[in-house]
Amino acid sequence: TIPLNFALAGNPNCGKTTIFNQLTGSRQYVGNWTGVTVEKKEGKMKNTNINIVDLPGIYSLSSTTLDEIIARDYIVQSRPDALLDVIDASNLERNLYLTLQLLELEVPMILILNMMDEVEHKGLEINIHKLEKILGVKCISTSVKNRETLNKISEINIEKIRLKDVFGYLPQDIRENIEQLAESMKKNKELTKLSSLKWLSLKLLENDENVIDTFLKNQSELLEKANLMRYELEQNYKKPISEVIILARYEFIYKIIEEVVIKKKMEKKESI
Ligand code: GDP
Ligand code: K
Ligand code: MG
Repeated sequence: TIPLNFALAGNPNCGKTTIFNQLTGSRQYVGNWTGVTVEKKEGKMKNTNINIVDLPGIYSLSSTTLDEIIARDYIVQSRPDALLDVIDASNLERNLYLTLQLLELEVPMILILNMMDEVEHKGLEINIHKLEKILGVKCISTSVKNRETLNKISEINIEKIRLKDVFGYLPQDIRENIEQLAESMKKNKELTKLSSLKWLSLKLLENDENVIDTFLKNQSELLEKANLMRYELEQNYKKPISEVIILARYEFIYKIIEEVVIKKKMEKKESI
C-alpha cells in the first residue's frame, strides 16, 4: 500500500508527544526543520504504512511565532493526507481555537480528544457524537487510562473524510469575499499547489503580512482586490477584519461547548 503522511498538531502540553510515542513506539527519527534549529520528530505508526510528523505545539496559526510558521508552512505546502489534531479535552475553549484554524487549511482531520480523565475529574462529559456532527470530523477520545482507542486511527478511511463548510461560522459577507478571492486564484498554478485557496483568501482579508510575504508576493492584482474588499468590510464592521474573525471563532466555540459539554455533578461549578 502507498504510504500515508499524517501530521500531529495541537497546543503545547495537550499530550502530543505522549500520543506520538504511543503511536510510533521506538520507530522515531529526530532531526531539524529545514533552516532552523527547531526539533522535528518523525515516526512510523505501528503496524501501518503511515508516517507521522510531530509538529511544534502552537496556540494559533496567526504567523507570530516561529513554531506557528513551521506548523503552518508544513501543512500548507506538504499537504499531509490527514491532520491528527490532539486537544486537551478538559480545556475545550482554548484548544478548539486552534482546531477551527486547522480546519480552515482544508486538510482531512481526525480529532483526538486527550485528557478525558481530566474531563471526568471535572465532573463533565463530552457528547462526542454531537461534536463530530458539528465539526464534521471523526473524533477519538483517549486518556492516560486508555490508549487502546488510538488503534482506531489506522482503521479510518481518510479518503472518505469530507470536511463540511469549515468557514461556515463566519459572517455571510466575509464568506462571500473569501469565495470570490479563492475563485480568482484558481488559475494560478503556484497557489493551487497549496492546501487551501479559501484559507489563503481568509488570510488576505485579515491582512496577515507573513502569509502575504510567504505565499502571495507579486500577486499585486489579488492584493489590490483584497485591500478593497477589506476596506469595504471594515467600513461596515468599524473594526479590523482579523478581530471580527476572532470574535466569530469564539462565538462558535461557545456554541459548541454549550452543545456538547454535559455537567454530571451539578453541585460542582467547574468550567471547561
Ligand atoms: P505535548 O507538549 O503536547 O507534547 O504534551 P506531552 O505529551 O509532553 O504531555 C504534557 C503533560 O501531560 C505530561 O506531563 C503528560 O504526562 C501529561 N498527559 C498526557 N496525556 C495525558 C492524559 O491523558 N491525562 C493526563 N492527566 N495527563 C496527560
Ligand atoms: K499539563
Ligand atoms: Mg511535545
